[in-house]
Amino acid sequence: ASDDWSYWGEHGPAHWPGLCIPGKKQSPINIVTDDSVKTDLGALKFIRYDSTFYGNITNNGHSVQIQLYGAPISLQGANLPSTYNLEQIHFHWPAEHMVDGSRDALELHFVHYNNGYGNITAAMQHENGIAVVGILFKLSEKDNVELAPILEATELISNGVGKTTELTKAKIIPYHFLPKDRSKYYHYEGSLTTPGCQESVMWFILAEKLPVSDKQVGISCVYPFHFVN
Ligand code: B30
Ligand code: ZN
Repeated sequence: ASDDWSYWGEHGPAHWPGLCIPGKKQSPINIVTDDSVKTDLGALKFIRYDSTFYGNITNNGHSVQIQLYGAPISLQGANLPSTYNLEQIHFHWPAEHMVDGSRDALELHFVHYNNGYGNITAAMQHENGIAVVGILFKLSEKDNVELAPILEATELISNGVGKTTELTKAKIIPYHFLPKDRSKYYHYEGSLTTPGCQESVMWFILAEKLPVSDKQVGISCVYPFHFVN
């Protein structure tokens, strides 16, 4: 729900301390690549990311979120203690994580919860409850064709919080939103980036970025500021 916080105005981030548990490992962060420690955690295993999904896309007032239904998709490997089921994907623009002080145009989050906790609400109360894979998009000349159907659907829901549309044309294949090289990623333990900001997230930010045109980001950029709270 978007009832008690937003990214701007009187409910903006300055007001979040009252909504977020004061913590020691809050996200997002600036990833300083020189300070990162090279570690072999093993590969991330993207299970059934190549299957086709249906889903609905919702304007929840602070993000564009796609709830997927269909075959179970999950994440394993990278020293994760369990299987993590994919719950939803959503976008932030501009990006939340920075790399060496610079911020990209768009960030995609694949949100998974620890299968052992049964559902995402229970999982976010635990330190190892959530695993988010983050993909950064850098500006390029060419459109990102994979994003086009999602942006089209986003137009349909841009004029009101709670609006939802089925992604009928755009069947989602999560694999299409992953860069070629998934072997290099930045890992740290942090939090959800929105209230209540629970410190339950194993973050995996892939090092390879995907392209997005400034036209595409320009279109999508307008939306959050049109959202009616
Ligand atoms: S993120 O990946 O750290 N940006 C949630 C999941 C992932 C992230 C942030 C938040 C989440 O599930 N939050 C609690 C549920 N939400 C509803 C929702 O799915 O989107 C409640 C809410 O905020 O009031 Cu928005
Ligand atoms: Zn997010």
